[in-house]
Amino acid sequence: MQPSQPPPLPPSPSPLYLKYLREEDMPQAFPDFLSSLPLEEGWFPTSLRSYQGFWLPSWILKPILTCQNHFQADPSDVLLVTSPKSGTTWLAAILFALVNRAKYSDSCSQRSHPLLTQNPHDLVPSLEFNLYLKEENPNLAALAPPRLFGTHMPYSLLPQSVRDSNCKLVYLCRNPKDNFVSLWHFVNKLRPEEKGQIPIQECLDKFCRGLTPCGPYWDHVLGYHKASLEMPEKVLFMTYEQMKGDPHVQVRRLADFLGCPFGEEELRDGMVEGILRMCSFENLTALEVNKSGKLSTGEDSNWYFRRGEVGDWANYMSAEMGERIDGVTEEKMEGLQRHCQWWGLISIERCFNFKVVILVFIKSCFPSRWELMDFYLLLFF
Ligand code: PAP
Repeated sequence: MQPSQPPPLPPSPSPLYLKYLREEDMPQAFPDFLSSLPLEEGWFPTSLRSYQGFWLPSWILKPILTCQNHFQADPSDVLLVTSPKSGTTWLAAILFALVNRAKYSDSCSQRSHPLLTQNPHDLVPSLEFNLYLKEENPNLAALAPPRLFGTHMPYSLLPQSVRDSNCKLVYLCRNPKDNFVSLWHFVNKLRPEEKGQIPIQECLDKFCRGLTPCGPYWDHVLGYHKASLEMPEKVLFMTYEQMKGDPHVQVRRLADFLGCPFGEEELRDGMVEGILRMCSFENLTALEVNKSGKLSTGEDSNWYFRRGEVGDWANYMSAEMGERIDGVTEEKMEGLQRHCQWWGLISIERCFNFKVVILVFIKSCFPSRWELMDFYLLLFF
């Protein structure tokens, strides 16, 4: 049973050390409200509570509710939204470099580029994992526009002001199998060494049941996908795989969406390539700040960089395990038929070769929907 309204928030700010603590260790964190929400043991050290259809680590509920109550979106704001482990760090770096490119265009200013000394998560701070976790009402008005924020919040849990204002949302989605494997590695980093790795099969069961932070994964994706179809000028839907496949095109697409397209001269001068080089996995992981530094929220910076590849899931999961995720994807994606009649064509057959035939066929019939087509297909590859 879910209560309709959360209680008034307790006045004390939620200290950072609450992160990853078990619920019973949380001092006075509105316990009655929390205990009224359905509970499941997650695969993170904290348990997960079901709130309005999504599973949230207990300690993140308070910052989300605080953010909903206090955050005032500005039309110039840009929110980078992801389900955890979809490539947030990479796109945060790109977003930052993109909107600040004029400031760091010459070689002298490039040497003092903030990405050289700060993790992208500190340059594009998360609303709930950073700003509203640290303070009840952080002073965001002082930030120069355009303000860049990250969030893992599902669309339906975004603060009303975000939905009402003309601010932009950039959603990055990743193949659920790679997303799952990346999350599994991250969870293992959070575990005490003596406990060893958490069995991947156990985590897969939970992932498929939707038990991930801000999960179910699929509902998270679908919420933003729907919003991107209904409000293409407000929500840009991107995928990690598209970024890997053709980063140049995707960065230009992002710049166009944000209303700061690259000019002829910038293109001639290799500005896009420069941003991609700066934000590449190789470059970021070679920086001291990302090798041995810590985020302002306390995590090791290097936790956010592992392999950065497409299809790495196959190194950790059997074909059967992969098919299990595909099965849930197929089931969940049926909901897409409501706003995309040609989705049925894709779910006819899961065989790779047949998909390629369908892909070519659809591409020729619906050239303008190519970007979306890419997304549906990546979920199965
Ligand atoms: P978060 O949601 O907790 O912030 P997020 O950055 O989304 O994490 O996910 C980390 C993944 O992005 C890692 O993927 P992997 O586990 O499959 O390797 C990480 O390696 C990848 N990643 C980080 N930086 C880059 C980059 N510059 N290019 C490509 N992938 C990257």
